Amino acid sequence: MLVWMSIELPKVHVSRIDQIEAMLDEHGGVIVEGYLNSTLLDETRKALAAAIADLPWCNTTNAYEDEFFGLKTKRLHGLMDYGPTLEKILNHPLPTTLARKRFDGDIIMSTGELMAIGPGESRQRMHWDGVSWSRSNLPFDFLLSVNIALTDFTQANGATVVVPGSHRWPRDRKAAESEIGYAEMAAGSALLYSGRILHSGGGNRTDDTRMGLYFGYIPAWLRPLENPVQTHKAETLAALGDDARALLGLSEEGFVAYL
Ligand SMILES: O=C(O)CCC(=O)C(=O)O
Repeated sequence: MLVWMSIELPKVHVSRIDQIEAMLDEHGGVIVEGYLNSTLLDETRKALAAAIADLPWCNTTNAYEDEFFGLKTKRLHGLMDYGPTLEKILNHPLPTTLARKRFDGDIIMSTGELMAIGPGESRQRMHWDGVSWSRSNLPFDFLLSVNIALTDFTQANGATVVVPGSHRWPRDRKAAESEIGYAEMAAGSALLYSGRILHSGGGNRTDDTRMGLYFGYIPAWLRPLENPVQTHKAETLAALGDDARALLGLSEEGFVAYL
């Protein structure tokens, strides 16, 4: 049995779904090693390379929050437009199985986002992702997030900053520097985390870009952050398999079930 320092997140191999769930409950986040095999990792990088290169830094149109979304960060949505590899990753059995179990029913994607943190970016403001729905006052965790490392994540290049255990904290508690850890992991691993854990993008003091591929999963009855019909090409959506269509909220099942 490994012994982890309190500010470190546990690391578990992707095959240990039981352990992953237990770690997620205990720490609010867990690093899953082997989340993408090397073929899938290579294909994903290739599929996204041109789109990332073409984007300007700070491309988020949400101008009032440039600082939060990152002055030296690139963000890309509409991920299914970049080919079948992305569809495979959306359908990854680990988070979809876990999310269905945790939310006790059907799930959808809240948003899929490539987050490329460039040289000179500073550490993002600490937050919890469930805050997007905080006015609904839901009494339980309703978001399961995955940030997949497409490059190695290190403390120096912008590894996600996390506060293990903070998913149980009162929402107004601030983290002391000594309570903060870093999701350092090799490319192909992923950080799985609760919608209630305090975290942020890390500052990048290197000359390289840190690339994370984010997918958030929520109960199917909750409104997603991304509207896939707006972010994707119509022909991409038409070509998706049933599983991905359902995860993007495009399944017509709701209607036929009641006819
Ligand atoms: O890129 C990361 O590591 C996390 C970024 C993040 O939490 C966000 O932009 O909401």
